[in-house]
Amino acid sequence: TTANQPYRTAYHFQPPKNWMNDPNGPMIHKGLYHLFYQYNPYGAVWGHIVWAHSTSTDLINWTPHDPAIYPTQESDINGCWSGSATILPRSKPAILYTGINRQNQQVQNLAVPKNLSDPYLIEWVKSPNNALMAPTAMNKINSSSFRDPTTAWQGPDGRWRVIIGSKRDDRGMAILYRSKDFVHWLEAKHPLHSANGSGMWECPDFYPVSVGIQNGVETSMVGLGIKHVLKWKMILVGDMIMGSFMLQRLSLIVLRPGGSLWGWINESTNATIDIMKGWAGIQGIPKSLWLDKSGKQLVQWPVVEIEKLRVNQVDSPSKVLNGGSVLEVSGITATQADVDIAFEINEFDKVDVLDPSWTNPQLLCSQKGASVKGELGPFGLLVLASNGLQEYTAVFFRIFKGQDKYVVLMCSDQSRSSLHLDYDKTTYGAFVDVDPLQEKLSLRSLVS
Ligand code: DQQ
Repeated sequence: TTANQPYRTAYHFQPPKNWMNDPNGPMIHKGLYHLFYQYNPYGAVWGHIVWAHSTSTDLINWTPHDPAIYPTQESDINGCWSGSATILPRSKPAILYTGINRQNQQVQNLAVPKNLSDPYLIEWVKSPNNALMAPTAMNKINSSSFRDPTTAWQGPDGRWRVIIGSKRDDRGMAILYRSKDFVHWLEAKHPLHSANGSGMWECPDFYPVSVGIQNGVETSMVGLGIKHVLKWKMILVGDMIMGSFMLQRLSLIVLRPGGSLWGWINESTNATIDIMKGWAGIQGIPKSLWLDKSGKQLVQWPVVEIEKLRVNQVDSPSKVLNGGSVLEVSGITATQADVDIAFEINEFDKVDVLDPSWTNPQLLCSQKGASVKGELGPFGLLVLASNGLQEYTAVFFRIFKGQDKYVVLMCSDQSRSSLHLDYDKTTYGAFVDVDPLQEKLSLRSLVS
């Protein structure tokens, strides 16, 4: 049934049918990768949410299993929403997830594998103590904004900590809980972090990264050479000092909900079309994350495993790009490609000046889309381009002269991605912390 569906992707993770949203609880256990995800077993629109489950040995090829977590208890009878896995001592996985209880309140639940000797961890049992964290008359937690627990980490005092996304009025926040045994949790006096005007923090994430080294770090790691990343719609980089998160600076990458190692990509089509197709939602290729050597910019790159899928290599020799020129890369079809390209800028005579009020990269990308000519840019890729360039998706850079350095803007402009009028064509963008005087601007694009 999917053979004649040109928009099903080849690279990215997709269930055979139906609705998928957030990636949940990604983990590795006994050498096998597990991916869970928000899934509607009954159709191609959001609703009746369960945790579907797939496993893989290489992050590329996946084996589907039956849903792992689905409504069975008072504390999750109206849905099993997003959450995360934590590997407890002696390699025991545990999942904390948000349940929608009988009263339609958001509460946090625990599930553990039924049989640890089953390598696929097919069956999960829920704690009889659920819900473990809940809004009460005392704690002032907003019962419709209390969800998406992160992977827990252990402090130097041996206690577990976890954050839950929330908000109070319009102040988005990460509520912090602590526990000695992973079952009994106490709310900390103060949230780990909050930001006025940021609204509900869906799918927050909090994890250590090492500076300049691409290897992953154990989730409870603190100390020299380790910084912490707090992600909600923004990414903050900071230090853990005596158990508190001290903000270093606002990094400039903006992710969509659910995005860190994995990221949900939603459809641009509307529900009518999704129902016709029978499916909606993909997970982008998993990415490695690390902090660059400056310790300021979080870098993400598709996992190396994806490179094993490369066949039919096409090389394009270096070329000088003149203003207004479009070069076609021949030898490939537009339906699936792994593009790796680098731009070197060697003339900085004329550069547009960055107005100091242009602080929102997404807005700047929408206002200065791919068809707006500038001095240094736009330059980049036109992907999934139709004959005669009626439809294309532009991924491109623009360089501005800032106060004391060049500022690089990276945009994904979907305004011309489809001729259909009622599709979502939101443009995305970010400032990237690269010095174009010193380094080439590299761009990797997985077209599928
Ligand atoms: N999706 C889940 C929620 C989360 C939202 C429900 C983000 O837990 O906040 O499917 O996409």
